[in-house]
Amino acid sequence: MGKKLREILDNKGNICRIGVIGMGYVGIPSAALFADVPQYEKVYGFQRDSPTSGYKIEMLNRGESPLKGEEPGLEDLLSKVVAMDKFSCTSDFSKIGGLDAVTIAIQTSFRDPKDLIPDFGPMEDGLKKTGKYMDRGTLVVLESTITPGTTKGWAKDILESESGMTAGEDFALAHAPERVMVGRLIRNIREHDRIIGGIDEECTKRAIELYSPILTSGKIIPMTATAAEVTKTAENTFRDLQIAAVNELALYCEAMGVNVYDVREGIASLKEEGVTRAILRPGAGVGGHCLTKDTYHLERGVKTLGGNGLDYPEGRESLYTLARGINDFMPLHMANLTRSALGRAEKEFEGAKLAILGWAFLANSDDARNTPSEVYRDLVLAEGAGVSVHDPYVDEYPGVEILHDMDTVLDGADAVAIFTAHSQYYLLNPRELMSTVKKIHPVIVDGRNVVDPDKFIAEGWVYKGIGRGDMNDHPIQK
Ligand code: SAJ
Repeated sequence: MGKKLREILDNKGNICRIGVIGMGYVGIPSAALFADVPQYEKVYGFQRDSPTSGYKIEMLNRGESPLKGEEPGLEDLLSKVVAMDKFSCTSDFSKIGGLDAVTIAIQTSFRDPKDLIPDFGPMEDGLKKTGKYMDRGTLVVLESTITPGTTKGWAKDILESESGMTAGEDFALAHAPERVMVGRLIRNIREHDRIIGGIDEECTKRAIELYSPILTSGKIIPMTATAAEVTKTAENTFRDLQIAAVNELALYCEAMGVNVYDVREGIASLKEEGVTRAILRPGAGVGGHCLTKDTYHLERGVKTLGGNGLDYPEGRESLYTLARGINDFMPLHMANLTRSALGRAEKEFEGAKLAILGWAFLANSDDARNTPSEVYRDLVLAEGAGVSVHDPYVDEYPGVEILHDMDTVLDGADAVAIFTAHSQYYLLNPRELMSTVKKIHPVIVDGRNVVDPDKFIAEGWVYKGIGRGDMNDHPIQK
């Protein structure tokens, strides 16, 4: 494998015309960075002219970013490469013809979070269009997070059937998973090490040629395409596992009357050469687009690729899906804490008014994808409570009224549940809040350790905090 492709690539020469399919959080910054490389002559950003996303084409061709939130360096870079005519956005996928490399950065979100199966439809569509128009010798790179086995599996099959060519002989194929985080897209692409996995060595080499010029401090880590798929899904699986470990510890500490943050500090103090404990932070749940799905990509991969070859403790659930279950339990635990605290104030969910502080899944962000707050809201609504939601960053969310005015949300609240560690929530004043809620012994449930329990309890609040086994049965004051 590879000799024929090597000859084709030698005849083709260096990469200089590039296509990026999927103008989202991943595709836009990488297209702009490729376009800024002197030896790259032209970069096309491919975007379907769909009712929901077609607007991006016009914006990008004006050098404006359609991405929400601050992305340092992105707008300047976009306007620069558009002005130099090195980047343009188009819905004409036939322009893939004549390109030396095409990267595919199309989201694979859940069809329905309940069935945990990603919707590969948009990705399939992008692959079909690439196969249809690409030339002999084109490099195709999948950047989206995908189930291990995809690159050498159905993605290769689609490209081959649409093009009539053979991967690894007539065109190059690789996986280079994105590792960007909202708010630091440009920096992450330049500075994070880049995992690059071709379906064979020649393909890996060609993909390394494509990405090397846009890396500054990041280095290339070459491996096979499948290893690259496992790396990406496992790096998020491991983060989810770490969070689950500290969430479980928080639940144990509550049951044993211990402050999990004392324990966390104690554990983290064990530091010496080669001895570390990456203990993360317990919280009201795990949201977002990465950690909520990548474990299931990894699990699907080992089932489809591993077949019967997996040797694992008989009848035991995967540690990783168990971790998912613990993290998904945390919003339910918040509801249990709320119910228990309302009971201490001789109230129940039925007829109570609850205020949720924080809808975004991340602090000081407007990103609300797969937010744990929604799980909690559904639960308490089903138990007959009324709910109002505050978030200073999130403007709207399907089916949920999100308010920016704290007083309106808190007015008359029997219970306040903090789900997101937005900076302004650290400033909540128990006495001022008491005058806003106008209740005797209102409840506060702190899901992100942002308030001082003593201050709230001293003002007559009924306090519950995740992991605060030392405070959760405090004497009610005033
Ligand atoms: N969370 C906790 N406790 C923690 C850390 C996070 O409960 O100690 C919760 C957060 O509240 C949030 C969820 O987990 O609801 C996810 O938080 P995150 O910090 O992992 O943010 P993500 O989902 O944006 O993860 C991304 C991932 N980056 C990529 O996939 C390229 C992840 O690999 C990064 O480690 C993470 O950003 C990061 O470190 O910022």
